[in-house]
Amino acid sequence: MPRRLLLISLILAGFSATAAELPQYTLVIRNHRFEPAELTVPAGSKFKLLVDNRDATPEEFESTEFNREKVVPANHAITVYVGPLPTGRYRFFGDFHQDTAQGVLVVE
Ligand SMILES: [Cu+2]
Repeated sequence: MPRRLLLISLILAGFSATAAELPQYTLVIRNHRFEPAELTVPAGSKFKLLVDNRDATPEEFESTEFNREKVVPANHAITVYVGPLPTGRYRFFGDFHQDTAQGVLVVE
């Protein structure tokens, strides 16, 4: 491979590695509650939220404060891309079990 092409493919490989390696945080849903109920994430950068539903019923992960809404089937996990967000506290909830499924993203 000519040197210039090699250089270009190394640069492209670098970019795709960066996209794949966004920091990931996990929220478990168990007994219609989020674990942890408060999750600390970094301000000003994009990250992945793995929402892992261990209940035998579907849930909908939702936040009006960071504007996401996605169904999580029973015994399945989904990925939600969030951010970058400014410092603050952002509530989220399980739309199907709002009486117990409440949580906060602490962005700092
Ligand atoms: Cu909803």
